[in-house]
Amino acid sequence: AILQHYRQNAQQWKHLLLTYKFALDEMSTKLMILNEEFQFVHDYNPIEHIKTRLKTPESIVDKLRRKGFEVNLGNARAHIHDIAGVRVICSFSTDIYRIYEMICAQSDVTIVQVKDYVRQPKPNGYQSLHMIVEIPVFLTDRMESVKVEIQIRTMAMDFWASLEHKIYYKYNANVPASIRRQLKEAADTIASLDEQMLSLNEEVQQYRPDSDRTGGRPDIP
Ligand code: 0O2
Repeated sequence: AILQHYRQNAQQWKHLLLTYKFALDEMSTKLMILNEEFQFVHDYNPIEHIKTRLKTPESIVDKLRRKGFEVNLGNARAHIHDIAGVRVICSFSTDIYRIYEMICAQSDVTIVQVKDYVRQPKPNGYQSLHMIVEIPVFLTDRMESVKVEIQIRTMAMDFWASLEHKIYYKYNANVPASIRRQLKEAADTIASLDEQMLSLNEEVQQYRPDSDRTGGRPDIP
């Protein structure tokens, strides 16, 4: 029945995904602009890199069913907030909030939801700042407000999350207690590593001449 629904509405699903792709393109451009201007003004770039991903129709359908919604385009738009996903990777934990503030300050961005797993990590140790935002996408005949999920985290947090994600799927969500404990320990190590790197960077900033402030980035000859 699902397959039949998709076949009958393939064009509408493709159109839906296209609008989310446009929203992703817009959000990436916004973030690249922020990074580039920040680099120009402060001689430092808060964003290490950006990854974007569009959810596949199969995984949208899976999520709708998991959440108990009927599979249709309206429910996908209303209840699946991460069809368009942007992951922003930073060097330091303070950069996370810098980027967050800069996104919040944009008048065409509506903040729908914020989950701060940096100040309040998940019990398994997961750290990241999640935002669901809505941005306007101007199409040929109308404007659509499109939701984008933004995950902002440090490189160390990202390293942990990608391994944890693999382990979670390897064990089909039934991760043995000893592995869970070790993952939590690794998350604690990562949190203190992030703190150590931040204070190291602050110390270095104090002692470097003004003309040579690169936000802790070693100057590669
Ligand atoms: P995938 O495979 O990455 O897409 P939601 O179900 O999204 O409406 P939820 O789960 O409360 O609501 O949202 P939350 O907490 O903001 O998490 C959404 C996404 O954050 C997840 O998407 C993951 O990408 C990531 N995430 C959340 N918790 C964890 C975690 O413990 N470990 C890792 N590695 N990633 C996490 P999906 O769709 O669950 O998964």
